[in-house]
Amino acid sequence: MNETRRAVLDALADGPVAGPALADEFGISRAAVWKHVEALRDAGFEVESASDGYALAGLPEYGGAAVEFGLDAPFNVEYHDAVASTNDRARELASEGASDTVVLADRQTGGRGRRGREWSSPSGGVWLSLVLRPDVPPARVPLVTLAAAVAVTDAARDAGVDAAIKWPNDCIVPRRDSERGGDKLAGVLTEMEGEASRVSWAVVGVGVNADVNPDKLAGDATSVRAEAGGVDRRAFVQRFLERFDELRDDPDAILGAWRERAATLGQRVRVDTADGDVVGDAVDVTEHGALVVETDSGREVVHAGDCQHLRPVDGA
Ligand code: BT5
Repeated sequence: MNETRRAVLDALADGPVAGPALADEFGISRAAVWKHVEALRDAGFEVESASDGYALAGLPEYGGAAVEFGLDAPFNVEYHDAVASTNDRARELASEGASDTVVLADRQTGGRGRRGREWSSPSGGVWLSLVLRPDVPPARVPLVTLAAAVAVTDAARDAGVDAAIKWPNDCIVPRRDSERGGDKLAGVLTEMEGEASRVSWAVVGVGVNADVNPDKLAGDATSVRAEAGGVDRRAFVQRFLERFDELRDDPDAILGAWRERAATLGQRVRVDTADGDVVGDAVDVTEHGALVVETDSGREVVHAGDCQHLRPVDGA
């Protein structure tokens, strides 16, 4: 949303305010005020006009303007009812120079997981990608991904879900009887471009099964709706973005926050890597996002792979 429209919206929220007063305040014509009000109505804002002026009477349930309104983090949000993949659109925006932009969709028709896998993205989920320009070398980007996993876990917990992180960056609801450690609520897919010394851009894609039926999803999936009843997606996305913004401003706190929320640490795990399986006790995560596994033949640091939780280390 452009700055004037956003300012008009804020004024309406504090309204009633008369059209001519708005025109004076923002140095625009009355016709321009009217255009902003109509555009806000088109975006789903309920704007009442009475004899004492315009006032905001209701918010759209979801969408870019809805998420931006009242958001305490510096992101612009581009919303789509449907898009192939928010990561693809975010990459396009990144190559055009965008920064701190969020691509948000109600539905994806070609959602992507890691290693070329498919990501089911029916209507009702939270499918979003952040376009970021972190001023760091590529080796520091995993920290951004860890921050996204922490932020999504916190947003899920606030929504009433007993969520935890599963390495590398899944958000799960832990279940004792599950081979994969639990049912998957959300996943993160980070992509970037840059040189050895500096990242040009990073796109952090986050998919959350929010207001969807898990039967419609691939794999052992769950959703916020299935775990906690309904979900306010606008509040969920705002909470996620605000928490993510807090963490990126305080990078030293990210690793500790990740460890605190990790279901994987303290588990016996099997990690399927490009060089074969690594089996052992998961003891830590590094700032590069690697999992430290204590195996029978010593400590291994695993950078990428799929992780299965076998059982807690203490056998409990
Ligand atoms: C991930 O991959 O967990 C990363 C998912 C990232 C999705 C977001 S949505 C917004 C943005 N735009 C995109 O196109 N992608 C990102 P991975 O760890 O590879 O998990 C994929 C596997 O999870 C699949 O092979 C299925 O088994 C399972 N799966 C697919 N869809 C799922 C869903 N909605 N919920 C839970 N599990 C799912």
